[in-house]
Amino acid sequence: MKRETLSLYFIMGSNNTSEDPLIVLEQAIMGGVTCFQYREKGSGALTGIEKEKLGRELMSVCRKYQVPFIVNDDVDLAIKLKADGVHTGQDDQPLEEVKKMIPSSMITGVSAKTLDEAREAEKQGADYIGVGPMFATKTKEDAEAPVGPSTIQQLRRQKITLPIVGIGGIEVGNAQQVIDAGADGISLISAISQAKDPEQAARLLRESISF
Ligand code: 3NM
Repeated sequence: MKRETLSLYFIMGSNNTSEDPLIVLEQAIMGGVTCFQYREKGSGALTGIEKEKLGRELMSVCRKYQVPFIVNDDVDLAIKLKADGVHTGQDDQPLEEVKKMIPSSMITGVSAKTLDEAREAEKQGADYIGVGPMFATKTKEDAEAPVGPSTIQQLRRQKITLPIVGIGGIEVGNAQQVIDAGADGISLISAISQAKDPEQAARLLRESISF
C-alpha cells in the first residue's frame, strides 16, 4: 500500500460520536481523511445485522470518495462486505490465519508495539502496523499505559521498515511528534469523531503534520 494512504487514518464506530456516523465520516473525508477503519467496540457497540448495516453504509461513503475502508477485528464482516482491508490486534486471530481467509488484495494491518510483535507482523505479511497508545486516551476502555512516540523511533532504529501509524490520544498539538518519530501517519478516533466540526478538525490535523 502507498504510505500516503495512512497519513490521516480515521477510526470510528457508532459509540464514538453523538452525531450520525455517516455524516461525521463524510465531513471527515471532506477535511482530508485518507483512510477509514470501522471499529464497532466497547459499551453499546452494535452487533449482528445492525453492525453489518452500518458497516455497509460507511463503506459506501468511503467508496464515493475512494478512501480505503478497513474493518477492525471482524474478518468475516470484512469478507462479507468486500472491504478494502482488515485490522487485527494481538488478541485477535493471528494474521497467518486471517491471510488464508481473505483475498490477497485485501490490506492487512496489525497492532504491534514491541519489536517482537512488529517483526512477527512483518514476517506474516502485514501491510502496516499500528503502534500505541502514543499518549493517554479515554477512548479505548482497556488501553494500556502510553508508550510514547519514542517507541516508533526505536522500531525504526531496529530496522522495522513497514509502514507505521501511531495511535492513541493524538491531536493537533502532538501529531507532528508522532511523524517525527518515524510514523507514516496518525490514526485517531476522538479528535475527529468528538469534534464540533469534524471537517475542520480533520483539516487542522492534516495541516498539523508534515513529512
Ligand atoms: N487503539 P483516540 S489506542 C483504538 O493503543 C485504539 O492500540 C489503541 O482513540 C492502541 O484517538 C486506541 O480517541 C484509541 O485516543 C484511540
